[in-house]
Formats: sequence, structure tokens, C-alpha cells
Amino acid sequence: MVQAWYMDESTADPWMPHSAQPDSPVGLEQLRTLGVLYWKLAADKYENDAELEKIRKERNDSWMEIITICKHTLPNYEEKIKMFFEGHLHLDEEIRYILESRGYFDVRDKNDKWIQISMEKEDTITLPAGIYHCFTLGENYMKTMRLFVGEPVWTWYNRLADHFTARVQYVKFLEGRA
Ligand code: KMT
Ligand code: NI
Repeated sequence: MVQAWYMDESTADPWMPHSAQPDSPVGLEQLRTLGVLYWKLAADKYENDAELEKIRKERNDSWMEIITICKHTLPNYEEKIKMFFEGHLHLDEEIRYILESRGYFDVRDKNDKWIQISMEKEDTITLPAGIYHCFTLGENYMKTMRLFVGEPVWTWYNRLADHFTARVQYVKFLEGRA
């Protein structure tokens, strides 16, 4: 099962997992209150998986591509890795399904504290529009499916980006007002 925890405040070894001490685990239910949804899927049969198709249909994830994040396949790899690591938000959902290897998705909670979500093969996550998040590779390589509702827009906005409607809506959602 996917593991998630509150992070420490240390900026040392940014590529390593950062768990607060004592451990402060975060469950799927808490992630759901942040609008973060999770599924475990059968990555070895992603090309023909009724469960994946069902989720895509229900959530209207019409667009799909598979990317391999590694320095030989991803143009501007170093630059992208740095960008992934910067706290940012999008005006649309971010949906990722890990097909090979692993990485860390970090999201901010209601009190602006970082939660680290350790994602590996078979883990699928949806981050809502307007949530601040960042990403770190677990190895120097990861194969992931990117899904999108409609035509993909990969634009991101580094923190602080609080003026965007998507962010304002998300804050309302966190406060139970949306
Ligand atoms: C993004 O916007 O692509 C990210 O936050 C990185 C996650 S998956 C490589
Ligand atoms: Ni992102």
C-alpha cells in the first residue's frame, strides 16, 4: 500500500525521503480530504486493463501518454528535474500512474505542511487543480502514464500563485466552502 508521511523541515539531501521524527504517517483518508485520490492498478497489463478504462471513463481522462523520465529520453532532463522539485500548482488536475520505478510526490496540507507520498509501480494518483506540490525521482529513471481531462496543458506556476481561480477554488474546497 502506498506510504505517506509528514516531512521534516530539513533541506539536506533533497533527493532522499524526508520523514518527520517521530514518524507521522498519513493515510488515504487524510489525502482524500486534500482532494488527493489514489488507486492501485495492475501496471503489467496497463495496455488492456478494464479497471484503468473504468477510472478513465468515470473521470473523463480522455488523453493519455507514457513518458520515461531519464536523461537519455527526456529532453532537458536536468532542467525538468529541477522544475519538478520546485513547489508549483496547475490550473487542472495532475494524474500520474507509475509503470516502472518510483518517486516522491509531495503535497501541502490544509496548514501548509508538506506531506510526502512515496509512489511506486502500480500507484496512481490525482492531484487536484490548485494544490501546491512537487516531485522527486526515487531512481534516475521512472516510467509514468500521464492522463488528462481534455487537451493537455502542462503549464505550471511556482509558489506563490494564490491569485489563480483554480487556487482560490481549491482553498475554498479545503475550507469546506466549495
Ligand atoms: C508535473 O507537473 O509534471 C509534476 O508535478 C511532476 C510529476 S510526474 C513526473
Ligand atoms: Ni505538477
